[in-house]
Amino acid sequence: MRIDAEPYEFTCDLRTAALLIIDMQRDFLEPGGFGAMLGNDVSQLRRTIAPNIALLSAWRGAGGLVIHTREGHRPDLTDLPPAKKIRGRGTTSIGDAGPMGRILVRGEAGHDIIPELYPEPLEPVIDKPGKGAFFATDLHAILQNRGIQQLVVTGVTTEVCVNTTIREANDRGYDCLCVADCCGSYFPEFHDMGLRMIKAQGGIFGWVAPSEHVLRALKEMAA
Ligand code: C5J
Repeated sequence: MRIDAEPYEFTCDLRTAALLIIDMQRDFLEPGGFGAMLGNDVSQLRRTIAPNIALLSAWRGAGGLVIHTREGHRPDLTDLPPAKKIRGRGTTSIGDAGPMGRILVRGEAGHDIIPELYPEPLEPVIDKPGKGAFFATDLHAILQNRGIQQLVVTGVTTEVCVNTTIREANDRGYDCLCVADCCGSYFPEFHDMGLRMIKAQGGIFGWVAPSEHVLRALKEMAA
């Protein structure tokens, strides 16, 4: 499958590629969540829901592997570094009671994936304690066991968990395509720069394309 992308065409084989959807969690995206409680404009993230639904549906329809991630911690917080707990000096932090249960704690409503993009039973869900999806998880083992070499990456936020994961993946030898309109940030300028950093210098971390181009390639492949 050939996808029109920047800085140049991205080639991937559906048998060796996975769609990796990063942290589309209720606490980050929903108006009643933790992100909104901190004063963030969740509409900047919510605009990614519709294109992600379309891409997820097409990718599933083509029989491609889908992997979801969620940022969060064990209920006893033993995997939460003290530095992450106190960073920001906020009055409410990870593990405290939030609008949708304890903030970024596994099993809480706000930690779960939004219903619009809910994983199907056989789709792996990676619970990650860090920003990158490879840190302290079995993602690399799962990808290796499935013979995956290319990742089509979407989710939130562009400059934090999406960028960190793409950089980690790049260092582990994966080719990554970041789907621009399927990623979002509370800060539009960080989103733009986050995408530019990936594709700069001949694709130093990977490729960038709009979902329309991925959908077109999937359709051409099926024809
Ligand atoms: C993610 C964050 N998912 N911004 N987390 O990007 O803290």
